[in-house]
Parts: sequence; structure tokens; C-alpha cells
Amino acid sequence: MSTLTTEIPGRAGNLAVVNPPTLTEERKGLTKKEIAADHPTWCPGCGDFSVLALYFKLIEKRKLWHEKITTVAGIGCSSRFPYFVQAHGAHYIHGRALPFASGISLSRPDLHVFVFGGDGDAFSIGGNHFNHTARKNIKLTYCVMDNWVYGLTKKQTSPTSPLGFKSKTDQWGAVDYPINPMKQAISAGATFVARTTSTNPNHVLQMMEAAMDHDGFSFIECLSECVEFYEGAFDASNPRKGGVFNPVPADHDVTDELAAYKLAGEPFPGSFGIFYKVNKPTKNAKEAEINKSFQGKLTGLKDWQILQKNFDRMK
Ligand SMILES: Cc1ncc(C[n+]2csc(CCOP(=O)(O)OP(=O)(O)O)c2C)c(N)n1
Ligand code: SF4
Ligand SMILES: [Mg+2]
Repeated sequence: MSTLTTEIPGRAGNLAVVNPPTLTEERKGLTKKEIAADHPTWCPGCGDFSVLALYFKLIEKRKLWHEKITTVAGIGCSSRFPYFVQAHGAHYIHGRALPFASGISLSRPDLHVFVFGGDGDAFSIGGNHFNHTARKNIKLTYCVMDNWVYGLTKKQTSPTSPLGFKSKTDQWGAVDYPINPMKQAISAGATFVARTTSTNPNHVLQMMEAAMDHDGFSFIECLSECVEFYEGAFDASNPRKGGVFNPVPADHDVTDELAAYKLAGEPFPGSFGIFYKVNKPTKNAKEAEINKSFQGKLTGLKDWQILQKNFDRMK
């Protein structure tokens, strides 16, 4: 079988080796070796390694190919994610990963867009975009690797840092009430809201798969310890550290918004699993419908004639 080597735009020297299928051969899924790019620059022991490894597993398991993988992130340690994935993606502006990813999602219905990032990226500078992407129900998966701190910039208080957390910005302990990512996602209108922890790999993969299969905005809060600036933050949720991992109760109704909100209010370590999941039309579907209805009316017209029609309508 012949081997095709394609250069990844904007990533000089980074080559993806793609084996095109022959007519008689079914195209095989990628191996981890073919998905992994640069060696992650995270500190040894950082929870983010586990999330990346499980993303690779997801790609392997779901037989996604290079040209179908889109990994987008903002800025932060966790947001370095796309660098380490040998596929298309972007390490975008701090807090702006979601609008960028929304554009991809709306224009390329054949792709599933994955967005990764940190608690600061999602809820400080990107808080506004989080709410709007959720309410628009744009089809993509957003996995926030929550470590309760700004890791990349070396220990500032983040919106999820608990009261009393001592950091470079709160030397006497954090005084601001932390946000609750799960409550925020539910109330913003996210149609899939789940919680997991990087210390439970099977569970992370399960949540990623369920999120990917959801037709809408799927949000996962994944606890991911920063061993450098917030060591032990999540020990109470890790049975190997004497904590407890409580799955969402089997009788929880994922379509019940109030029940989901109640679960989100449990004190740490709380529950892990899918809190909320409902089906609502996506912005993707609504826009596709509008485009389809207009395409019929505009057939045969040149671009300038379409523009002229629009201007005429605005007079
Ligand atoms: C516009 C802008 N403001 C501030 C920064 C500095 N900055 C880089 S990453 C970051 C926060 C990272 O925290 P988080 O999103 O929680 O990611 P982590 O490093 O913890 O994974 C900040 C404030 C920046 N890069 N750009
Ligand atoms: S500083 Fe923290 S979040 Fe960043 S790589 Fe190191 S352990 Fe991970
Ligand atoms: Mg963080």
C-alpha cells in the first residue's frame, strides 16, 4: 500500500503520515503513534497527561482520521493540548477558543470539534463566550481541565479556587466566592453537562464518548490536578488518596434541570457522571435550514447580485 505524506499547514516540519485505503480495503483507525505529536511539556505528574492519553484513546476507539480531528484550545497549561495532537487544531487566543471553535463547527458539519482548556480560560477571560456558546447550543465538546488555579502563569487565584486559597494574587487567602462550573453550565443552557476526574481514566473516556455523541453543546468539567501549584486539591475525590469517587446516583433523571442543579450543589467531592442531558435543536441545524431555504431562491445569481439583493432589502 502506498504512503501519502501531507504537511500540516502552519506547523513547519510536522508531517502527518496518512495511509490512503485502496478500493478493496477498509480504512483503518489511527494508532496512538500516529496521533501523538510533540512530547507534552507539562510537569511530571500533571493531571493533564491523563486527559490527553484518553483523548488519544477516544480517537483510536472511534476510528477518527487526521482530517476529521479538530482540537481547539485557548491559552494556559491545559490549553497547550492541540500542540500534542497530530491533527488539525489551534492554540488560540486566551479565552477565545469557543468562538473560534464555533465557526469551525458551523461551517464544517462533517467534523466534530473538541475544545480543551483551563478554568481561567473558560470562566475568567472566556466566561462571556462560555455562556453564549452554551445558550446557542453549538455542536461541539468543551472539556475544561479544572485545576482550581492559573497554572501557566504560576499560581494566581482562578474563578474556581476555593475561599482561603493562598496564591500570588491572594497572599492572605482568596476572598471571592468561587463559581460552580456545573451550575454555570446548566443555567447558561448547555444541553449536556458532565463531571469527571483525570484520576479515573475509564470514567473520563466514558464521558468523552457520551459528550461526542451528543448533538449539541457538550460540556465536561474534568478535575485535573496541578501538582506544581495546587498539590492535593482533589485528594478527597481520589480513592487512592483516601477519598471517595461517587458516581451520579443510578436513579438520577438527566433531563431534570432542577435535579441536575441540586447535584451540582453537593459539597466537594460531589458526584461524577452526566448531570444533565436534553435534546434541543442546535444552532448548526437552524442555520443549515435557513441556508437551505435561501439557496433555492438564489440559484443562478452571481455573488454581486446576491449582495445587491441584500442591499436593496435594507433600503
Ligand atoms: C489576554 C491575555 N491575558 C492574560 C494572559 C496571561 N495568562 C496566560 S494563561 C492564563 C491563565 C491560565 O489558567 P487556566 O486557564 O486555568 O489554565 P492552566 O494553566 O491552569 O491549565 C493567563 C492569565 C494571556 N496570555 N492573555
Ligand atoms: S504548572 Fe500545574 S497545570 Fe501547569 S503543567 Fe505544571 S502541574 Fe500541570
Ligand atoms: Mg487552571
